[in-house]
Amino acid sequence: MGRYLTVAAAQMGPGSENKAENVKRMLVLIKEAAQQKVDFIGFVELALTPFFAMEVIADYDHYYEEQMPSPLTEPLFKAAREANMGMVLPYAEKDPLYGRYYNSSIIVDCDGTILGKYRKTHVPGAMFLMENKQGPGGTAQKTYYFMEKRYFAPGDLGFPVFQSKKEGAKIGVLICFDRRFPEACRCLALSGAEVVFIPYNTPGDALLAGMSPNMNEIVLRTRAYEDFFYVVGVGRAGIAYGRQFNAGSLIAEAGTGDVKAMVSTDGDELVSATIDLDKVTAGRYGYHGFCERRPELYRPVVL
Ligand code: CDV
Repeated sequence: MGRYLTVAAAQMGPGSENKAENVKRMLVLIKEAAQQKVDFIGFVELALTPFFAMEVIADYDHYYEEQMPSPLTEPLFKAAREANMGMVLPYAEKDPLYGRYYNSSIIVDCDGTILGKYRKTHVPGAMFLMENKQGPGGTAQKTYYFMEKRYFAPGDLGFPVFQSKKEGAKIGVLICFDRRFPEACRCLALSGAEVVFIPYNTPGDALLAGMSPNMNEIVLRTRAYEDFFYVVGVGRAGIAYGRQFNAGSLIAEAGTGDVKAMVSTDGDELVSATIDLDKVTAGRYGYHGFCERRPELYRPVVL
């Protein structure tokens, strides 16, 4: 008997400035997931807001949540709990104690218990491009580069793995840019992660020139292959800030990187698959060769 879990990626089109509107759309996706008997649903990076880091905004405090659940998010907790469904909920976090801002996700178990939080570790940003680019009259020219460093501090929680009551599933989370760092993924694998949710906002952008348009799919599937965990990639879709976002949400098979399920639209869409958690440790330390690792020779990786 395997330990089976049905997981879902809840892809979303452009986020509304009205956070309640986004919650409404998320509730529709939870309802659909409940019909498909999903055990764990993952939402997109910064699911409650637009991907506001695309521009320089003076007044941005309203995008952040200081507590979870909050009056805004309580309906999501309720709907997921009633469906006996766990949830990976990415959002803009303001730490009320230190006043710091993070690009975070909470991990909520099927009974509504908050298992913990992950804060995006690798925060992309290109602020220097803004400062160097002067528009008419010496004013900063409005560009559309990634401004995440303006809005988020680098995560300080490491790469925790959370254990769900559902099948004892070991769940990890990485957020967008993090997926490009094999070290982050390997840390999760070595801590026993069986399924890793990876929400993202990836605009097809001139800044990324030279990168394959298939980059996102290649990276998600590669991580599933090399770290022997299931990957649930949850993308932002559609056009926002004048850019086409990547979409392409998928669930990749542990150890092979094969696509188990993939969205077919460029908007709000749920895609789900049933995964066999027992495959992970057996495969990782069996034919996949984790027991042959030579960490004593990997020092350059941590310098
Ligand atoms: N939101 C992100 O972290 N985006 C990054 C790039 C585009 C800076 C990504 O890896 O998709």
